[in-house]
Amino acid sequence: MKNIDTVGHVTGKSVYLDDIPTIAGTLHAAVVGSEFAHAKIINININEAAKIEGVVKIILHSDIPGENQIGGIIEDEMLLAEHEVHYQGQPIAVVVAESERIARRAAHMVKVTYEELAPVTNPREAKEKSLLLIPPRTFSMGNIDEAWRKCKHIVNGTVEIGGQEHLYIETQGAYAYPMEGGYIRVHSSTQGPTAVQKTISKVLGVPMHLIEVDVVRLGGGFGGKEDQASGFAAMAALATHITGKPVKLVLPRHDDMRITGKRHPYSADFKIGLSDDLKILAYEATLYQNGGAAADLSPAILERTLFHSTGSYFIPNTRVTAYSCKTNLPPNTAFRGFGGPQGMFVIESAIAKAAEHIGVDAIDIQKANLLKENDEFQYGQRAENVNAHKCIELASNKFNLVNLKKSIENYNKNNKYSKSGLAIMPLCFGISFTNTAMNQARALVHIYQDGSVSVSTGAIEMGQGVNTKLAQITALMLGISIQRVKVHSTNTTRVANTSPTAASTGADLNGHAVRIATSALKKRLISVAAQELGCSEDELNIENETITLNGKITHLSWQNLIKKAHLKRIALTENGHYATPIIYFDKTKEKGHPFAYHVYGTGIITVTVDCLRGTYCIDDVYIVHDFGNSINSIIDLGQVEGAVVQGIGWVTMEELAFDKKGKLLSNSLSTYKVPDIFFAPKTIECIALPTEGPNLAILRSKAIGEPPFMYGIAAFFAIQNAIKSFNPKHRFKFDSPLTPEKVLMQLYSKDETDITK
Ligand code: MTE
Ligand code: LUZ
Ligand code: MOS
Repeated sequence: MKNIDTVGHVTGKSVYLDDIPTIAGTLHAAVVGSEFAHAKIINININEAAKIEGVVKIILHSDIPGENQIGGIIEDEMLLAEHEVHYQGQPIAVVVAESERIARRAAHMVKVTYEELAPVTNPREAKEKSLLLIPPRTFSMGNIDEAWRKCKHIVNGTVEIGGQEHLYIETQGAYAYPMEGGYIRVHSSTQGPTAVQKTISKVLGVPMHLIEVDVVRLGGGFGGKEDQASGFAAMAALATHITGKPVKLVLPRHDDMRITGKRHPYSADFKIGLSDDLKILAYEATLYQNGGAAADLSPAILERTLFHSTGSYFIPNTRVTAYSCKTNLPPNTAFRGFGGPQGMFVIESAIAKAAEHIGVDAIDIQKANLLKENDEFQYGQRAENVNAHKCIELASNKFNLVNLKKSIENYNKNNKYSKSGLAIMPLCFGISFTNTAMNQARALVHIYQDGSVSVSTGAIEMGQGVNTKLAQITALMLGISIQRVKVHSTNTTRVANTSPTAASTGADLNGHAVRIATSALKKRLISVAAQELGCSEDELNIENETITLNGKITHLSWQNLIKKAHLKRIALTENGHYATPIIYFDKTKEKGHPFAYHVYGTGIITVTVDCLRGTYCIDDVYIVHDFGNSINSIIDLGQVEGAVVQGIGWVTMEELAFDKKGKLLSNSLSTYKVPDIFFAPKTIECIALPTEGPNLAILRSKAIGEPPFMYGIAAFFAIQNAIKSFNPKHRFKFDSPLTPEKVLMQLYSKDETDITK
């Protein structure tokens, strides 16, 4: 079934935040952001700006009636700066005016006097200065100190991993308007409507029940709106609270890129030890997360980095320590994979370096160490229904890996200034919020008298197709046509205390809640039908909009049954509540069973490097992915394609450049390059691993949103391999993103460092 939004999207009829018709008298807000990454605020002069015709109000921290605090996990982030600023772009004031243009013009006229302070932008420097957002955490298993002695090969290395701009097509924004009695309704482009509601309630000092947050859909979130939508919504609501008028705040692209946090850059050191037969016996790593100026979601992201720090491999002896470092960059935040990709990048780097040292293909080490059934993860959970081997075997066969490698070898023999390379990325990604309490959801389902069905959940539609999946689940559970089902906006008054739509759990958590609500409704309806037809309930079912008796059609239609049930005063509304069973995690021991299940897969990427220019193209992407029993293979395939291209962009061309003072240089689309249709791989072939799918996945259809992002990592190593076939003196460099500039340098470097030192 195709996505229910398809026609709306391509005809431009889908409604996004900025398409909502504005109420007469709506004011517009613009943000005044800090010029410096670290400074004292000496004075804020609003006089000039306030004089501009059409300016209604310039809001400063002193105007906040509640708390000037928007920190989600840790209370360390102000909505509007008071005496100091900690990153360039940090909001200091909000200008409210009669038009967007006036608001933006006036924002430039607010004069802030600063006393510059020295910024820290490097996470290692921050760690040296004890600038940590939380105490460090260590995951470990076995006995690492003893294990080194058993290793035949030991290799060390350093890794630099860049951040990533979300570049959702719709920028951050919110539209707030006053209702009666201090009640404020807010439309927000957020993945977390409850977080928005909570933040506004705190900033305004009003109870949560006076704040209604409504979300129809997002023009992309990718994690960037899991937490960071809250501040901008709070600004709009604050402006409404102060002026009594509807207020809209939509960030211009330039402001969005400058002010908002991104994927976390990481710096890391690793040491890996292997036996003669390529078994990884020991792995030790220290990871420095560049958290930015406030905690935001960094502690949770750090945790997921640790969870995924051994990738798809079983390693009996490990010790991985991670530091969440406080720097003067915008607070970095959730981004597809949520720290997992960074953890995996480091272990893949270690494997590549070990392969280089030993003189084998990295694929041999990858294969020799893939997780097997019942293997223990570093965090205590045991691997169940492991498909790691099955995926790599199917990929090797279907895509003829031997031939692929041979044809690359031939190509490289026959071409002097053009070289190809190939790499494999095995995937294992844990599904569930690592914070166990967040794994819950609710669904409110109404059946109206005409037989149409209305579904509300906590799930946010952001292009990933969750609304289509929820409609499918509803129709399937009730035995009715999907045309009868409407999935409504996500609204905090209809569904409360929602977790953000994140961690790829949107369809699982909300889908299970819909399943629970609809099966209760169905049970009730079957009981009405049993009375009507004078038979027992277990002989009855609802299929294709009719009641069936032992599989045979009866005269009772869905529509009639609903009419009868209503006349009998049967409740046609149900609220389903779901909480993932089994999962738990003990942070004092760093052990538990945090994930409902894991998603597996294998990605193969081939590239060709132009050895005169340093440019490259991504030739082919071959994937075997473990979808479970997909409820919507069109949507799921779209998620794979989008995610893998986003992943390739992260490790190749997407380079965030900050100057030494913490100022973002790549602050527009002319300086920050993302994959376009010309850069996209020539082919992306993805086949499904035939599996049953786990029970805890909704209808056994595995979570899809984030996992395929990680296949993109293979592009980095494929390019490294191509460089090496041109320049045998090249030693693998783990410095991501691997931009053409870096490729060119590496093609001609004469580096023969001893990698065992
Ligand atoms: N796909 C589209 N088109 N747009 C998005 O913003 N976000 C990704 C992924 N796929 C995103 C997307 C991220 S980061 C997550 S966590 C999941 O979708 C969230 O949705 P789900 O839980 O329903 O998969
Ligand atoms: N958000 C979160 C996430 O709060 N916890 C998680 O474990 C997570 N994982 C992926 C993406 N977002
Ligand atoms: Mo996705 S990073 O969990 O929003």
